Amino acid sequence: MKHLLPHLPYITSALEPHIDARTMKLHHGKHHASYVKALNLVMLSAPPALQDKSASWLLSHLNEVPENIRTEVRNSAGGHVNHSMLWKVMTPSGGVGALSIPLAKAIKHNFDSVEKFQDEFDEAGRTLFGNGWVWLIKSSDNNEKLEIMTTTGHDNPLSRGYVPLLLNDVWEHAYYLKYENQRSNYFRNWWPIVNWEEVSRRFDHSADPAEYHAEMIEKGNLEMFG
Ligand code: MN3
Repeated sequence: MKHLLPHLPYITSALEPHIDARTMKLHHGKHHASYVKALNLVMLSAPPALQDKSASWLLSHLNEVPENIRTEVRNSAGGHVNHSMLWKVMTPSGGVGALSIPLAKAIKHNFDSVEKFQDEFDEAGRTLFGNGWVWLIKSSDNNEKLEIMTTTGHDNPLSRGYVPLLLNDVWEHAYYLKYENQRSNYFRNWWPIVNWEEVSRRFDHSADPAEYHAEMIEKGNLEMFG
């Protein structure tokens, strides 16, 4: 199988009390695993030229995926790439102290302050109808422009030409066991475990996403960008 479920970079209880161990175990071991399985399955029907492509590449080039499998690839590759990125942008030792100076400046430039950015991000996620994701993205044609975006299902901003820097999961499976219907509490309690070092790293490398992506593929770190 080409697409593999990545190991969590911490144990399932590491993000307690912000995210409980049972949610992490199910989210990674059942939900994420099911998207990896579905992606491997649908790729059995893909043309040979697509067989060695990373899941991030597939999301960035959906128009090159045959129409009869495109929706399934979009959903399963999105589920795989989005969750792989989610595990990396969280850490037990999170906090804004790890925010790099260039990213802090860009956030201030676009949202006035880190606090206002967090409020806007929370609001966008809290009010998203149904299942989806909330993102901090960078426009690919303007280095200074940061935006908050929401997507439904497992759609990824890569498919629209944006560079994803931060994301949070707004599917109920991400929070319901602990927070039940209190989605706003889930968002508010999430910020202390955000891995700003990782988000800053993504921002630093986002000046030329095409070049960065090529470099990651060369290094065999196919999902690093996603
Ligand atoms: Mn999820």
